[in-house]
Amino acid sequence: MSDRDTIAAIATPPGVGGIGVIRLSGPKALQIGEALTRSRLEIGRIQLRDFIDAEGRVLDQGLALCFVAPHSFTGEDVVELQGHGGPVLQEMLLARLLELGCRLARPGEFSERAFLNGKLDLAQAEAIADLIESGSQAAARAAMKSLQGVFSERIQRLVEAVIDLRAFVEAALDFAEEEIDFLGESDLLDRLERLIEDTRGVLEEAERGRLLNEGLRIAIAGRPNAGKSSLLNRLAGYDAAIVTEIAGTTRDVIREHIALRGIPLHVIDTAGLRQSDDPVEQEGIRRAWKEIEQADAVLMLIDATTGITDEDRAILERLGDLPVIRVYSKADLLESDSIPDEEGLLISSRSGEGMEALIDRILGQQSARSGEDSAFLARARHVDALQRALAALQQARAVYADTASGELMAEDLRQAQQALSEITGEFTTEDLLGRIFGSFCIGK
Ligand SMILES: Nc1nc2c(ncn2[C@@H]2O[C@H](COP(=O)(O)OP(=O)(O)OP(=O)(O)O)[C@@H](O)[C@H]2O)c(=O)[nH]1
Ligand SMILES: [Mg+2]
Repeated sequence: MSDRDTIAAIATPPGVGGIGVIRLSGPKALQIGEALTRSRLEIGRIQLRDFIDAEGRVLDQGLALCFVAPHSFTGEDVVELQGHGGPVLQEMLLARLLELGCRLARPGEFSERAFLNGKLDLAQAEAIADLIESGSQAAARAAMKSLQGVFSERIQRLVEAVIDLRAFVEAALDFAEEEIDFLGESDLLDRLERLIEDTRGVLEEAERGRLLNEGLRIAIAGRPNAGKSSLLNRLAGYDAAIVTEIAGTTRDVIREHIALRGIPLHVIDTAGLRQSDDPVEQEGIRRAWKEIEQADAVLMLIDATTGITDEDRAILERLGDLPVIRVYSKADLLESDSIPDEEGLLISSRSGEGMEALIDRILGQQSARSGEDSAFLARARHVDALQRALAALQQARAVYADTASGELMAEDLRQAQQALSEITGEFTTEDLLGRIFGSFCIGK
């Protein structure tokens, strides 16, 4: 089916509500709206109408709003029908609209059309989904900034700088090699340097925006029986992981999506770290390290009843520079409530002691990394594209330093531009669009 179909979907969430909205978009939207209401619909006015079925029975009564291309969300003719919010009623209306010649919209198809018609760029379209799904006020505010184009503008400025530089280098290529010099080699390198700095700045902001959007990854690490799974269960508020007094209980990586005070977190429980001859446990430990190394913060659990042991020291050493919080467990078994570690936290997953302080520390980590008010919201996809752009620019600098070849440099600049353009969707593949819009819900 072509994109010129007129599409329809229920835009309000399923269930009972005061109002239910059905949205139509495409060349026949107005005609179908008029057939449903058996009346003329005027543009730019809110009109109370009966919604009528094939037999002439009134299905519902509500408001019809019409927008004419290109002055609509999708850039096409759009009709919004605001009826009563009952699921059966909405299904009946939708069925009638399908009879009248539209088809059911795919997930994200309204936003996809808005993108294809140039009403939004790709990063803005993604911001709509992120805004709707935002798990905290800070994320919602940042998503709104992305939707308003703050992020896209930053990317656009980088793209323009790359294009300028490419034009400069490619113009020089038309002359003899040595004439790049003539055009001002130091100026060229200065501009490249500035571009690398700017790209790095946007990348750092995008990383903060990604954290705010997708939540911190918190890995729980430590020796067997340190109480890792017990802590996960306490944070999750239910028995997510098996807890026993047998060392080596957890083998798989266990992930829980938890909101602490409204901030989304991925808490990851891992296998106890030790030397093992059991191949299953070895695999579990390998996976544990992989998660730990990629985490935004590591809770290193230490059994407070034994204190730091040599095995703990070995793990701490391997954790190295990772952002580690030392957490002493099983406080309820201790006689005193102090530990010989000023930076460590003492908790009990059994009694709940120390949990508030732990949550403060985890969230302190989050706000330190995500900034109080992030400039914009971003996704892993954007961070990845910015990393590739930065790598290509650094490559351009290295290649030029090595070979002074404008030709090789031009190719790196082209790649940097392409990576940046993927973010706003100037350069995309069908596949990428399918993946992005396919994850939206229907009616968006
Ligand atoms: N008294 C007390 N016991 C605890 C606490 N946390 C864990 N335990 C006990 O310590 C033992 C090990 O707990 P787990 O949570 O399974 O430890 P783990 O670190 O996940 O262990 P592995 O999965 O084997 O690596 C169990 O018997 C728990 O009941 C606590 O806060 N207080
Ligand atoms: Mg465990």
